[in-house]
Amino acid sequence: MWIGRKALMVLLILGGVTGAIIYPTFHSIAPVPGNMFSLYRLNLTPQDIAAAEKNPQAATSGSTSASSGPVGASVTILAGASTQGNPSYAPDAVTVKKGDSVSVINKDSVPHTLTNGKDPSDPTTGKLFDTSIIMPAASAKFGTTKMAAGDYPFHCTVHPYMTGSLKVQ
Ligand SMILES: [Cu+2]
Repeated sequence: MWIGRKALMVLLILGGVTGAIIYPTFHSIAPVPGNMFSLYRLNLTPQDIAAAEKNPQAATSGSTSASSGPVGASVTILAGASTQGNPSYAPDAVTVKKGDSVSVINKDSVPHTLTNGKDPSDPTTGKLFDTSIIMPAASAKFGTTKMAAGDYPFHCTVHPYMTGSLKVQ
């Protein structure tokens, strides 16, 4: 009986010690904003950081620079888009009436952009339309009032292999 009680005490103490170690340990690696030690931490690329510094508004709220006109087209950035070879923009051929705006929602788990230009080396990159960084689950809009009718290639400045094209009618 005495041995049994002693064993019970030992088990209770061991349980308490285990809990005291495990609880704060797992709490400290939870994937919450600002936690640098999370197992799920994703490092921002230098482009992400530069874009966020240039336009903190867009980085935090996913709001937009030049939005105007009713939304004439919606583009979804698909989950997994950051992996090369995966489908990225849906649709990747977007058509919009001149003057209408295009809304873009990021359903992936990392930041993306939708930026005009074939790729980052295109001299017109970002000059006609650019959502800036759209954080996961955020969305952005841009207008087409100042654009001439025509076809405009676009890409993601963070992942240049993500491409599509916009037709303004
Ligand atoms: Cu991207």
